[in-house]
Amino acid sequence: LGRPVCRPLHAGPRLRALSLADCEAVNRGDRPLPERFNFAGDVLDQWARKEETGERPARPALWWVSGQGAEVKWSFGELGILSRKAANVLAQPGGLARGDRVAVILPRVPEWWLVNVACMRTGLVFMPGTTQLTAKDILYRLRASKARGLVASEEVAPAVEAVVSECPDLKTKLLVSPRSRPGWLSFQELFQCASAEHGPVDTGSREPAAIYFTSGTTGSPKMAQHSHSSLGIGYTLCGRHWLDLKPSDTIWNLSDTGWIKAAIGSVFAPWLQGACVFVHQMAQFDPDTLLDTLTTYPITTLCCAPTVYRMLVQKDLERYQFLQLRHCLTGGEPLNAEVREQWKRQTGLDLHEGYGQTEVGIICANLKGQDIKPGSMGKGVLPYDVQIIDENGNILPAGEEGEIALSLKPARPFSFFSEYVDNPGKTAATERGAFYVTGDRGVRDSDGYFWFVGRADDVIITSGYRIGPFEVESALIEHPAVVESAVVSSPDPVRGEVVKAFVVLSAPFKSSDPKQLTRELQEHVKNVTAPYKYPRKVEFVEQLPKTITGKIKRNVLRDQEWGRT
Ligand code: BCO
Repeated sequence: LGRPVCRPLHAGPRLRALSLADCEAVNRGDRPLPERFNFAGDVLDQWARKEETGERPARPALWWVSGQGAEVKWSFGELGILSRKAANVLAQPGGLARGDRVAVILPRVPEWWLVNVACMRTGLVFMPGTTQLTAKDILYRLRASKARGLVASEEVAPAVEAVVSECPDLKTKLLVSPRSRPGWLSFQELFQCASAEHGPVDTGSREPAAIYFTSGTTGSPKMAQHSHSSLGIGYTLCGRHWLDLKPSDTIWNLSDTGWIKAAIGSVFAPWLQGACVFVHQMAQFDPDTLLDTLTTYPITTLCCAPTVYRMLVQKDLERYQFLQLRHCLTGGEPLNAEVREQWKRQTGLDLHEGYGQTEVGIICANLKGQDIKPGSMGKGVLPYDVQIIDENGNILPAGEEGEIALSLKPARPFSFFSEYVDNPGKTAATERGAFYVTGDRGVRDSDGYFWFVGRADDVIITSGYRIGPFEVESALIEHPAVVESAVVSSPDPVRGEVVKAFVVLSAPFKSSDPKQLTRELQEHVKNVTAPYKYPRKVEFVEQLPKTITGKIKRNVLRDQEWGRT
């Protein structure tokens, strides 16, 4: 996309200027949530104004590199112009209107940020998805959400085309590619001639802004819906005190565009603080490229999954001279104390772990300036009151293990997801008495630090992903070799834990070569569902442990894997 093709214009009709201090006050409970809020108009366009007045230094808001020489640098002013053009593409040739849901399945390309901001400007509900999604995953998402629009890259187009006839609600397909493709609108072509005049829709604070698909123990992923304020105001304190960002900082958060961590670390928290978001579009994750990038670009702040740091500490880090790195963050899965120590020993930098969920964002964190207790995920982060509770919803004293929960009193925090769309039963199941329950077990110590223990259910946390066993079992059962299977977590030195499948084979496959059949089943799962879910370990068994009513006892297999009695 390069530089803007038109002269910088002033932002469209101005909404309210919501200062950073106002956003902080909302999080602290010192100021009520404003009734109307739109991140594009109320935050991004205000930074654009500050660039004009010199209150923000002249530096990029988005800095993207391809790794093959291509580079994009946009100031807030440029981001404003380009995202208004993108908003006009969605609204006019795209035919999409406020409240419509739009699936956005793009890799880390600049257009992902443009479409994201354009959805805010037009009041469209943004539904990001990883490009690892298969045709089956896409079909489920489009049908469950009744999406009206879809924006995808070329690599995803064939999977979309395979299922689109089964999605009667889908009206608009936009392709982000330099090439055109029959049946698709070309985002690039329409963008070139779109107007840069667009005033942001005056969205309500609690109006739906985004839907994230999250995995649970049973059933297909649920649709966690967030509002304009839960995303756009809810990460103010996290950006300031956990990410420690200022307008002079440049943050590189490695999360895939499909996860809420990309929204937190590559959109809302940095841009609330006026910082620069750095992106390196690696086709395939590579630790050496990551380290080289830190030596080439003035990245001050790095955020990636503990699995990435586990990979990095295997390298000779002392060989690398990081240009400006000063603050390192991690989250998505538990961080081992040893990895933290190795990172600190080799780089001199602390690792600040945070803990959160798609539904509620950041819950606990090791804030900048706070003493770090190795192995702990830090203290509760405002606006949350974090507690450990028992099965009856009673608060447990320090030192006792229970479920990590967030208080719903005096009111449900504004930064929460609003609901699981079309699933009031699952939404209600997240509440126990006066608390929202995370489904994670933990302990609080007498100093108020929280320690992660594990999931209260069968969800597997691997490489920063949360994977529902049912989704993997459903993929396996589609293979003729599989009579039934049970999928559980198994320890792994790099990925923390991995997906392991116990498989009962059908008669014709019982004499197959186990290694070859393992590979075949792994490839099969990668084809049926998003590849990151595939079982990295497979064990063939004669039968699975079951309850008297025939329910598979995954806990028995999990305990066996983890050497628990
Ligand atoms: O390891 P394998 O090579 O056997 O398999 C990999 C890929 O090669 C393979 N794959 C990917 N695309 C494929 C494909 N296979 C076939 N066809 C395709 N199109 O599938 C496997 C994917 O595994 P991966 O994603 O773990 O890949 P990789 O390269 O090992 O990456 C490592 C990490 C650490 C970079 C990656 O796992 C990662 O990014 N993890 C972090 C996830 C994350 O951001 N989580 C945050 C979620 S939001 C949250 O927690 C809320 C907090 C508030």
